[in-house]
Amino acid sequence: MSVDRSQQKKNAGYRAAEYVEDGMVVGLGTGSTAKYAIEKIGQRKKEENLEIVGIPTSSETEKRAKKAGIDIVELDHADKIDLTIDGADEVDPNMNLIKGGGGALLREKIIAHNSRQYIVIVDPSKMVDVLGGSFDLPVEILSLWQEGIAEQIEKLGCETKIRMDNGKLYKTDNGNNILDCDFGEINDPEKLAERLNCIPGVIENGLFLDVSDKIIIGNEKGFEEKC
Ligand code: A5P
Repeated sequence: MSVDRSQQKKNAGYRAAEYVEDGMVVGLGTGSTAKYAIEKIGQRKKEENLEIVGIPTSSETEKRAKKAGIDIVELDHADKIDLTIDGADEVDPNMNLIKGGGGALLREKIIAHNSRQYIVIVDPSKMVDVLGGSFDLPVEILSLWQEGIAEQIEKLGCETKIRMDNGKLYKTDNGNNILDCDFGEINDPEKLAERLNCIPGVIENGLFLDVSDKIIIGNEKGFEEKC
């Protein structure tokens, strides 16, 4: 039987949107799962007359939110985020994450760490026993001296690939580049995150540790929640 991944993502996103309350500042995630949460938040805002504002994690999300009728405020309001809803590329049993498949990891991490509540929405394929086994870790780096920065990162025990976009270097919303790093299974994510962030030229890494309050795993019939 084929899996309807879009339905799984939609069920996760729609469920997460139920946690939005009147008066909230809501962090809005990036990607193909977060888009369903944004759609539903927009619907609820109209139908229930909710007074909410969104802080987008990317320019793509900003456009999507405006289209859904959600008013947007800038990241300078990041100390006032009540709830953030975002997707993930991998989730481990401790609710640690790999993120950044969509290239928005820097803003996503700032917003995640400044939210009172952080809800992650995924389809079941994202649930893994150990991070890194099936998804390369995205690392945002300065666009100067990429090869030198890549060499330093490779010394930590990985192979790196610079992310491309239609034959050109991929650029994040912040004007930086992304290295996708194949570390294999990451057994000590805290140590790796620390070591990566000590390399000059590394802006941020896609390990989101100890930040998730709830994981909503959409399935074809509904969802499961894990706190
Ligand atoms: C964006 O940079 C990412 O962190 C996304 O949140 C993540 O890649 C999940 O995206 P999907 O919901 O599209 O799989």
